[in-house]
Amino acid sequence: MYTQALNVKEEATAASDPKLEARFQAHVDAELKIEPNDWMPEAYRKTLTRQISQHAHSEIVGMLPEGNWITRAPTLRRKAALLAKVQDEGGHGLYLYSAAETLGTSREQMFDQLLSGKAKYSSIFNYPTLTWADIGAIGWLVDGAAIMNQIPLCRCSYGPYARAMIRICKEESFHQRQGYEIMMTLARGTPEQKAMAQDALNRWWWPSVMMFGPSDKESQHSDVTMRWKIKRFSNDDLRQKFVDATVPQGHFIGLEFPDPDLKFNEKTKHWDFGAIDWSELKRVIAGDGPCNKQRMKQRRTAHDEGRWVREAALAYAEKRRNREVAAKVAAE
Ligand code: FAQ
Repeated sequence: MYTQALNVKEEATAASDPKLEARFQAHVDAELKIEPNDWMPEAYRKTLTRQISQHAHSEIVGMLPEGNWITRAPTLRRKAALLAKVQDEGGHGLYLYSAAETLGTSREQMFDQLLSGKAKYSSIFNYPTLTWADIGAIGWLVDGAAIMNQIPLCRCSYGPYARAMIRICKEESFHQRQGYEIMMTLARGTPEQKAMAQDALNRWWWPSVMMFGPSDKESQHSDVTMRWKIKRFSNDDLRQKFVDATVPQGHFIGLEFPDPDLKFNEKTKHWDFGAIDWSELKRVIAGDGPCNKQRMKQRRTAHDEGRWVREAALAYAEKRRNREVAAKVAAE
């Protein structure tokens, strides 16, 4: 959708220029959008490409844990909703790859980075989906965390990313509700169903809290990306917003959070929560989570098995182009 803008302007590759940088920052400060052919600092292009491509990879890898349950959804209605959700995630990945391509990196390069293990994707998708309740927990917690992080991205300074996020957030909001509704149904069901919902919350809570990234003290990119209005809130601020919004929802359906230190603070009007095990986040990001190897193996297989589709699409496009050229020549 943005391919017309793939022609990277020459000035964009020029060495840093204080005047251009000042003009760029003034543009950003005035809440105006940066578009693909506008001048931008190389570091802005680089960090955006990094963030948008990681985001795209997260959507595509994020299809796997849920895709695993499409054939096992308990009713036709649940199956149809889950199928639509997983398809939406594929769509989100495609908008995001398109947005990242406008910064001058091709989709093939981004795929190579993912499949070679160089590019990151969200830590959350390296956890297993053991029961049907996990599908509810992913919708409620993972999509809930994703929306909290992504609503501010609709106001991101880079036009193509901000516009892609508007549509994505609308769909994520449906995803969050379908997940919460699954959890509500289970929590109000038989004791076994309620136990299943509680077990899913126990396993998904901390990984969801970690999705927001390292603490503000440890975050490497936040300072600069907030100055450039890519990020609007810090990792810790978004994490707190997520906890504040989610805890009452869990209590409403009678579930308990796996955190003995979770307590409403009357003074701050926020939920205080216990210490995060940052060593777990680091381990999962470094490739040593419960499912990292399985996820990457599945992605590589899907890429290999899809090769004939890509080749057929290219061959068809070339055939059409040749026909058009031949028709033009014949008409002259
Ligand atoms: N997992 O300096 P910061 C979804 C990395 S989409 C893995 O704080 P930044 C939809 C970070 O990349 C979920 N790596 O970084 C869905 C950096 O490494 P680098 C994805 C992580 O960029 C739902 C390093 O640590 N959402 O869920 C994680 O300022 C259900 C230092 O961190 C997005 O991508 C992590 N959790 O802040 C799909 C949203 N956290 O690049 C299917 C856009 C940090 O230097 C089912 N992204 N790292 O090698 C963002 O908002 C930001 O990139 C953050 C990280 C907040 C993720």
